[in-house]
Amino acid sequence: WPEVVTMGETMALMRAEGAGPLQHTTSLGLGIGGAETNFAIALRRLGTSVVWVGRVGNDSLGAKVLRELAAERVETVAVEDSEAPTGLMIKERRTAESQKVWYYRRGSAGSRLAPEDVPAEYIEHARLLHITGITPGLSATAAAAIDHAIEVARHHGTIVSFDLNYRSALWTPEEAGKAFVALIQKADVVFAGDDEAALAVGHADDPRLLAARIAELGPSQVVIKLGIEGCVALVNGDSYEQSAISVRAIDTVGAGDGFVAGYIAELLAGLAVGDRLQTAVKVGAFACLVPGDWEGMPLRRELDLLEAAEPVSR
Ligand code: KDG
Repeated sequence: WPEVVTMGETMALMRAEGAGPLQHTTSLGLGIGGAETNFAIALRRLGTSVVWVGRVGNDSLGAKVLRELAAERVETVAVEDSEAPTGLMIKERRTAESQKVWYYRRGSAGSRLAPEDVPAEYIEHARLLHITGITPGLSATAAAAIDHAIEVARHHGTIVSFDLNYRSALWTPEEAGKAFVALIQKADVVFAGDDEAALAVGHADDPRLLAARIAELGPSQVVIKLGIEGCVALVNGDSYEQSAISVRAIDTVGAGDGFVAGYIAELLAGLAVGDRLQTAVKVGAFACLVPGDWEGMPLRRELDLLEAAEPVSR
């Protein structure tokens, strides 16, 4: 059985190669993207076995999602849904420095995830279940699937990890905040950006205060992601800080998912909190170096490349 189960929506991803309005773009690169599969691929590249659960359309884009995951050795338990298409996202690079993501996902196959899709046996046998706050925003059945998966995990002592991942295209801050609190209360490990944490526990200037408020709701491990500022964590009552690795970012989408994978890989490997956070910021930095949400995720043996003294290795 894979050590980790994750569940959510993965879409086809189209990406403009150069800067400029999408309406003047004549060709788009085709890939895939989804927070949970970005996480799964990063985790697998670090050496942790993982299964992704979700729905894709019974279409060529769905086939692409499944092929990429197979190529990355991420196991899949996927429904190929004939009633709805695979969702799509398009990244517009309006300026060299800024991107806009357009979603075409309402009613998609991925959003039709339902409690009957949850493979209880996998969750029972796994060490950790990882979910994000995107999935409960997709539909009522997807939210119910998440609740069911967590129930199975808690019943069998499988660790529950939750990354808030607020997507404003899916729901209002108030709706999301309420759902996030309910999920935080059932999670063991929680990851959030400072702005996302604020949706659940209110604004605070000091991210350590946000971590403390989340920990009060139950989780023993809370990590607040601060982007280029690094992160702070509160684990079993002890506080930690880790600065980020500065890189020339090309595409920051997926960095948070890589960060979470770095932390979880080292948690399951039994490493100390400081080491988990170090791997987390490294994987997050790698994800920023390459266009595409997950393509830049590092293999374990590549982790130290960012500090390499020699630009060429032979
Ligand atoms: O975290 C990266 C994700 O935002 C991206 O891969 C697509 O899952 C996605 C989403 O809903 O935005």
